[in-house]
Amino acid sequence: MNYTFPNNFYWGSATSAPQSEGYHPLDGKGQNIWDYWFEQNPELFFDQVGPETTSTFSQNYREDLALLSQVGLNSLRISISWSRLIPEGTGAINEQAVIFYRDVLSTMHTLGIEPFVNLFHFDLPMPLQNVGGWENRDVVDAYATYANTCFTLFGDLVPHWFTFNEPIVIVECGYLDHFHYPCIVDSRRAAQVGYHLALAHALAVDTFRTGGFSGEIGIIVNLSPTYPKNDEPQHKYAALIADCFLNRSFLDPALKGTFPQPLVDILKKHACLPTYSDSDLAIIAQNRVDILGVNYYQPRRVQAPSTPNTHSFMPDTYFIPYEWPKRVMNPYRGWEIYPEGIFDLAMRLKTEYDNPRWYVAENGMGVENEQRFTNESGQIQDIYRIQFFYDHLTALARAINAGSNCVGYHVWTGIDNWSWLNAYKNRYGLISLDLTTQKRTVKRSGEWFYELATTNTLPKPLAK
Ligand code: BGP
Repeated sequence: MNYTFPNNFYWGSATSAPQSEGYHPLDGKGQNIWDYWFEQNPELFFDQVGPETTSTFSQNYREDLALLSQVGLNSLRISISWSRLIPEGTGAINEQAVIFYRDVLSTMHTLGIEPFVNLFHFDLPMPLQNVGGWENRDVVDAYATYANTCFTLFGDLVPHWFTFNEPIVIVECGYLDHFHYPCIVDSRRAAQVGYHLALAHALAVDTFRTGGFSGEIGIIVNLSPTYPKNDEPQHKYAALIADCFLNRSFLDPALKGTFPQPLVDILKKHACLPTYSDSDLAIIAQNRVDILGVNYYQPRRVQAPSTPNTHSFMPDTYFIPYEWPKRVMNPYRGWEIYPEGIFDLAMRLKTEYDNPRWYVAENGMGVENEQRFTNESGQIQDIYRIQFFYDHLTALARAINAGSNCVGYHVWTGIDNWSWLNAYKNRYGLISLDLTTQKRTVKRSGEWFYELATTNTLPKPLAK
């Protein structure tokens, strides 16, 4: 079968400021939670590699953007680093950062790469974490001011804005687990953070609309279609609750202006409802997005806990993971590969959310030690990644044929970048990065992607 995609489809890649920019002592950037955490506990990071000097987009962006254009991208998501633009989180603006981002955006336009710009990718300025981070309502207002500053400084160059990347991950990894700073495990505080993030998002959308800025605005959520172990009622209920906690918690406010009722009921039952106000709920209700970005990596399979947990309320009071015997794994990242999930998500958006304008904002495969796949000419033959893209894109093409309003597909990522605690362990790029020499080399998947993006038709996966 010949899979073609709609005209003007966005083919691109995504990255983020903290994972690609790096920084230099003289560039005026302030410290964010990752810079601070790495300074305090480098041993927690793979090979003790931090975000500062290994990533060099802030120095090398002109060459990097030219290379990304060579692999066929017509669009690219970057993020603005709040701590680079406003080093203390509030107050004075770093003029060097304004020059930097304006030049990045102008260079993208010159190369025919449409900017998709995200305002927040897990990187809270440290001075704001020091006053309570996302638990503090003042930080929500500081974010709205920061968003307005970005719209004002860069709005003429940005057609597509996004408020947050994966807000639920901030809640899960930073307030229910130890994968993100501040590593707090507390359901009540997690709920407050989640509510404040949803509010911060809505306030930014409100600011964008009342300011009369041009372009569109949305949010990027990570969605995992959630499947129960089987059709037994307790497992179906576990899946429903997992879906409310981890998908609908940000999807519903963004697209419907409300929070899922089962989630509200459970938080209330466990005395975990956040502090909120009716006027804030009205802001959330009134500010639905123009476009939705969906990061899709893996499905979620759950079952009901067999024995009630004895510790205080946590999500696993209601659902625990289920290992599907037929699952296919990416062993490096430990994530299931399930291309059909993208079709299921698209159909759900169509039927339950009024078929919003949306795009795949991240999809990709992280693999360790890719050097072993290098051929004689020095190119990584990442055939597995091409197969991964191909399988997901056939599912996406079927969804579009079935009426899904999907307008683009961005891979994670263009050039290998830094991955939080995993640092540079797993590589995702269409272009490899040698950390010692800083040399960039297009992988086999980069050539395949070029063919895809320039013909709008899916090339065969294993073509040599
Ligand atoms: C997403 C994040 C990205 C990126 C990607 C790959 O959840 O938005 O920032 O990191 O996952 O995951 P990882 O880097 O953890 O392998």
